[in-house]
Amino acid sequence: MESQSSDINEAIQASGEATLEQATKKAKEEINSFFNVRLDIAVTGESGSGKSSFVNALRGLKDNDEDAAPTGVTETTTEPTPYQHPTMPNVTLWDLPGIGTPKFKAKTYLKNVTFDRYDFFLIVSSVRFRENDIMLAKEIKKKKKVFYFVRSKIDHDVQSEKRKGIDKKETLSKIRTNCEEELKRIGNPNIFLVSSWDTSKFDFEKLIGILESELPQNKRNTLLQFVPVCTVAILEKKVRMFQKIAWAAALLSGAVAVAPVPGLSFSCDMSIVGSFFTSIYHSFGLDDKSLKRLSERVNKPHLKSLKMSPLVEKLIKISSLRLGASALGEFLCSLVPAAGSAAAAVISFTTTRNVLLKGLDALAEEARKVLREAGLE
Ligand SMILES: Nc1nc2c(ncn2[C@@H]2O[C@H](COP(=O)(O)OP(=O)(O)O)[C@@H](O)[C@H]2O)c(=O)[nH]1
Ligand SMILES: [Mg+2]
Repeated sequence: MESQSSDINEAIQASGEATLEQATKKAKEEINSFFNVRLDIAVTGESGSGKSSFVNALRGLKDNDEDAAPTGVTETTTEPTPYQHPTMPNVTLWDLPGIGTPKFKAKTYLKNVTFDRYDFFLIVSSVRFRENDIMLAKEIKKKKKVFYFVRSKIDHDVQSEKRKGIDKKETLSKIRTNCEEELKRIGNPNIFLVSSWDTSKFDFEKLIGILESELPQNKRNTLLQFVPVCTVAILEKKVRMFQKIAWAAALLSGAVAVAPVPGLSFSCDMSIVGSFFTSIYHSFGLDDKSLKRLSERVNKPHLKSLKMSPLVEKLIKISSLRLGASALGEFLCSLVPAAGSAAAAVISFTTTRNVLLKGLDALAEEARKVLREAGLE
């Protein structure tokens, strides 16, 4: 009994709350928000500016993927097109109709696209920001919504300037100065230079950092969870995010929160442990589809069939198969030898959390290896 109460104390301490009841409440809220909070992102700009490609990039897709938003097509629709994230149904990227048509009016545009449903707007331009972009930004601001300027197709600019003997640094600096000049009427907005074809370069990582820091607290994890792993910094942010939430998953899946009954048989809730590992696995881009895309993008075929460590193979199995409690018990024991005897009775909060953190570590190590092999360090 004594060890059980120290386990409860451990759980309470991890939550930063005063009682088990409060800790459980907080864990429920955090897990619920972690898996379910909606994020709706509007991508807008002139026709041909690269909106659809950017929507694909944010979803971790290539333009020629089966579920990708069609690109290079003349827009005929006047309706926003929703694209759900492939593994996170609570995240939707909205491909908005192009602004800049003769009929465009900033006021009616926002109303027509149901501005209220978006968390923020990304205004994309591939050449220069024009009057329409500025008017739209002003209207968005009036409606108390947030916007960011994205200057797209930077890879193309860098390539064509290189042919004229201008180096990358100079090209980027020139584009930035031009954008600032074009947008100076609305103060000093952040401008992000990106390539949808290579999100590991230019300002993509910076954009994610700013979006994250400016989103309401409860949406930050959703953003970090879904963005593709394209740099080490993004991966490490994701690792820290999962580390921080592990206590809540452990508390909700363990015996402590559900029913602290002595002698209770194994009561670890598979769905939470499973969801935790499944989210990490997708969020780190370790699934077959993500690895295939990455291998094609960086032109390294061996990434597709990268050998995972035995532990990671197990974790993948855990998250893809819905294992029953006994198989899970076996699995937990194999991860943490000390869990062996405990598994027969009650899996403690501390053990479950250790298992989650250990599994997370293994998946993080695998994801670092993938980035290294891809040359994205
Ligand atoms: N080089 C390069 N081309 C791009 C990039 N993004 C889009 N494109 C191309 O620009 C064209 C228009 O892009 P699209 O996304 O369809 O623009 P939309 O009309 O704003 O949706 C397509 O041919 C894309 O392949 C990029 O980051 N780099
Ligand atoms: Mg389009």
